[in-house]
Amino acid sequence: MGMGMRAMARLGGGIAATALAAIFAAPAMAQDLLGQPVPAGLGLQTAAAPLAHEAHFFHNVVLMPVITVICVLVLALLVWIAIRYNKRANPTPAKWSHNTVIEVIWTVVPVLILVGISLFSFRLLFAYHDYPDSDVTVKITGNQWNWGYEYPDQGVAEYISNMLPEDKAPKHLYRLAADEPMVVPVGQNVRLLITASDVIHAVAVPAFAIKVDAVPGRMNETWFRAEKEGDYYGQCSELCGVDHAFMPIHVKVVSKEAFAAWVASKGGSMTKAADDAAAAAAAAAPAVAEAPAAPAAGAAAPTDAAPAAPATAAAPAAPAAQ
Ligand SMILES: [Cu+2]
Repeated sequence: MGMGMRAMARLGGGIAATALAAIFAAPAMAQDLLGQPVPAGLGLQTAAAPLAHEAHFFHNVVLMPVITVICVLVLALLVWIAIRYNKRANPTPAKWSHNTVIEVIWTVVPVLILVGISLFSFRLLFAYHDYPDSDVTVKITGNQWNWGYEYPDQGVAEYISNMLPEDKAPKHLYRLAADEPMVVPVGQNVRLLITASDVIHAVAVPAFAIKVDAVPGRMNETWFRAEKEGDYYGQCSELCGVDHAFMPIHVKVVSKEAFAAWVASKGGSMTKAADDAAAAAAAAAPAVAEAPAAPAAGAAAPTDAAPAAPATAAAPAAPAAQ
C-alpha cells in the first residue's frame, strides 16, 4: 500500500507540474504578441507594466503554488482514505470520533496560510494605490457604447474611440481594435482618470494588469507605465448594456517624439501647461500694475465700497487666461 501511495503521489505531482508548465509557458510563447490574447492561450497575458509584474508574481509565485500544494494534498488524502479505509480493506473501523490535536492543526494551519497570503496581497494592494508622479494624464469617460479620451494637460479635447467593424479590423483583433486608440508615450507614467456618462463601465487592460470601474458622477484613478511600444488591448469589463462587448480599449504605446507629433495632430501642445502659466503671469502683470491705482480711486471717491471695486474687476482676468 505504501508503494501505491508513493506512485499515486508521483502521478499527482507529475500532472500538477505539467499543468503548471502549460500555464506558465503560454505567456512565454506570447512574447511577440504583447498586449493581446493569443489563440488557445492559458494563464495571464504577458506583463508589460510594473504593476503587472507585481500582480503576476503574486499569482505565479504565491497563489498558484499554494493552491497546487493544497489541491494535491487533499486529493492524496481522499485517495488514501478511499483505498486504505474502505469496507473491504478495513472491515472493523475504529470507534473514536474526535481528535483535539488534529482539529487544532487543521484550524491553525489554514489561518497561517491565509495570513501568509495576505502579507503579499496587501503589499500588492498598496502598490496599486501608490501613484507615482504622472507624466501624462488621460481622462477616460465610458459611454454606451464607446470610450472618450481627453488629455487635459496637453489640451487634447475629448475624442471618441469606437470599435473597428468586422470588415475593417484584423481578424484576430475584431472587438479589440478601435478606430481612435488612446495614445501614450512609452516609459512614462500615465495617470488614468476614469468616469462614465451613463451607466457603470470598467476599464481593463490585461497586459498592464489594470481594471477600474467607470462610475457616473465619480472619478476613479489608476496608473501604468508601458515598458514597450506597441498596441495593447482591453475591453469594458462591467456589463453595461446590449453593446457591452463592442467597446474595446485600444492603447497605442509610441515613442515620446511620436506622442508629441500625435498631440500636435490633435490640436494640443506638449508645452500647454508652461504656456498657460506664462499667459497667466502675463495677464496677472497688468493687474499688479493697476493695483497702486486703487488708493487713488479710493481717494477720489472716499466711500467704503470704492477701494474694493478695482480688485474685483481685476480678479476675473486670471481665470479667463486659463
Ligand atoms: Cu461598458
